[in-house]
Formats: sequence, C-alpha cells, structure tokens
Amino acid sequence: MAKSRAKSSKDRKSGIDELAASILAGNPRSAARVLSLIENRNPLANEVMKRLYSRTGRAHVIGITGSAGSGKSTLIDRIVAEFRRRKKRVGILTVDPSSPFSGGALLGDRVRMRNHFMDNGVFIRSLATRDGQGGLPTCVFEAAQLLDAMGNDSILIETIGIGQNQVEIARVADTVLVVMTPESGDEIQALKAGVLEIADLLVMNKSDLPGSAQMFVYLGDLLGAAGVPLFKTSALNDDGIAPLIDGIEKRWAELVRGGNRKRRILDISRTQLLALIRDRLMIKFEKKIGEQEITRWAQRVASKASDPYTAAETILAKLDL
Ligand SMILES: Nc1nc2c(ncn2[C@@H]2O[C@H](COP(=O)(O)OP(=O)(O)OP(=O)(O)O)[C@@H](O)[C@H]2O)c(=O)[nH]1
Ligand SMILES: [Mg+2]
Repeated sequence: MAKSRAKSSKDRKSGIDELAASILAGNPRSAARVLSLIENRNPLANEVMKRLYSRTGRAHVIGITGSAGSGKSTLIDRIVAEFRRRKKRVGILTVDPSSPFSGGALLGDRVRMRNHFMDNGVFIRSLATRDGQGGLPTCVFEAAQLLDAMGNDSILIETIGIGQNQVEIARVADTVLVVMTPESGDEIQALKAGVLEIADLLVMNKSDLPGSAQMFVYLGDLLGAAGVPLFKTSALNDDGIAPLIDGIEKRWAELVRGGNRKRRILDISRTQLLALIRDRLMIKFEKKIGEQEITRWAQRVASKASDPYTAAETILAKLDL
C-alpha cells in the first residue's frame, strides 16, 4: 500500500516534469492543458508553474485596453501579422473579467483573429475568469508567464478598459497600449482622469472614419508634455501598423536597456505574491468557514446580539493564521 502510494506520487511527479518540459519546448497542446488547470485553479497548475518560473521574464508583455468595440481584436490581428513578418513568436490572451460567462465576446475575438489559428508561431487563448470582483485575477499573471516560458517573444493581452481592469492590466504588462477612436469623445474625460497614467502608447484606431484628423490633433495636444507616443491606425484597412510595431519595439528596447524593467519586475512580483496570498487566504476561509456560519453571524449582528467587530474577530480567529 505504502509502496504503491510512493509509486503513484513518483508517477505524478514525472507527469508534471514532462508537462513542464513540453511547455518549455513550445508545445501548444500542453500549454492549453495547463491553461485549463490555471483557469480551474487546479493545484497541479502551481506544480507546473513552479518548474517554469525560472524560465520566464524574456517575453514582452503588452496589455491592449480600450473601450468595447474600439477595435482591439482587429488591431491585434494586424499586430500579430506584422510581428510574424518580423519572425517573432506571439502569444495572445483575451480576458473579459466583466462578463465571465459570456461566450459571445470571446467567440467574436476568435473570428477576428482567425487569420492566425493555423500558424504555429501564434498561440491564442481566451481566459474565462471566475473572479467577479472586477480586477484581473491571478490566473492572468500565471497565463502570461506560461506563454512566456513557451518561448513567445511577445504576449498580447486584450482587456476591456473599464475602471479597475484598466489599472490592473498595467500591473501585469510591461507595456500598456490604450486604443481610442475618432468616436471616443466621451472617453476624453476618462483619458484626462487617469488613462494617461497607465498608457505607455496611445493608438487612435479607425483612422478611416470621419473626424479622425481632428481627433488625432486633439489627442496629440492632450498628450503633449506627457511623453506618451501617439499612433494612428486603421485596423480595418491594415494602415499604420508597421510604425506602431516600431514604436512597440522601441519601447521594449528602452525598457530592457534602462533600469525600468527591473523595477517593473519587482512591482509585478510583489503584486503577484500578494494576489496569491489573498487567493490562498480566501480558499482557506471558504473551506473553514461556511456560508451558513457567516449567515448565522450576520443574524447575530443584525439583531445586536453581537457587534460586527467581535463577529469578524471571532471568525478570523478560526483561520488560525
Ligand atoms: N471603420 C473601422 N472599423 C474598425 C476598425 N477596426 C475595427 N473596426 C470594427 O469595429 C468593430 C469592433 O471591432 P473589434 O476588433 O471587435 O473591437 P474590440 O475592441 O475588440 O471589441 P470588444 O472586444 O468587444 O471590446 C468591428 O465591427 C470591426 O470591424 C477600423 O480601423 N476602422
Ligand atoms: Mg475584442
């Protein structure tokens, strides 16, 4: 009995080793398998990631954000084509934390990126996230690191830019590209209010639409002293893509050369570490303290049989930290 348990644990370990090796060799099927484990928060994913971690940090992680329908997916399709012309391997993640179970948007992304589905140098995956709290969940960090370990040169992460997600993508990515359009009138306020703080590059897409010249000048004025490079593209017409890629590569070269990348890696490590601890604590919490117990305490607080402070302290004491 003890012997067979020892054997099965050995088998399990060699299975994990094999999976990790296969990912390092760039195998897309193994990568897809581990991404599913990551999505489902299967602890096996951690075991694989432990083996891959030292091999991460080579890829340029690019977050692409902007409001719904601004053309992010279409633009990514064009960006990927240009990267491929430059012989780069590319990984793509699309994340939609605001609507975890809507297959529709993801399907749309797949259709728009269909040009690359048969290309071995391109790996595409939609991440269905279960975290209902806004913000990018930990699995996005892990997924990006997995794609990095696979040997991709660039990793593109598409997120819809609403509030929290916009800030969070800046924590995962080396470079944040914010996509606007000539129709972005309403967003200008948001831009002033904070998008500028996270944008490393700003793209005005849909330059084929009326009003684009004015918007371009306007955005240029707005960016003025901020030193954020501005680009004009029409993803629809495949226009302006090469200069954008030049801008992305220039930014990457500067990051690698200067000390900023080191600081960013430290920031990212810190964020990931805290997120992991938070996740683990929540799992422990949910395991040890059931919904019913919370309800019971809530009733006590509601009826003034307890105050909320004592209730929280009593509940937390059970976690045995
Ligand atoms: N005129 C014009 N339309 C574009 C351009 N780029 C994208 N579109 C169109 O805009 C619509 C939305 O494009 P998507 O690429 O799905 O935009 P998205 O930002 O990924 O959308 P979500 O993922 O739903 O937020 C589609 O109908 C595209 O064909 C462009 O450069 N010019
Ligand atoms: Mg999209």
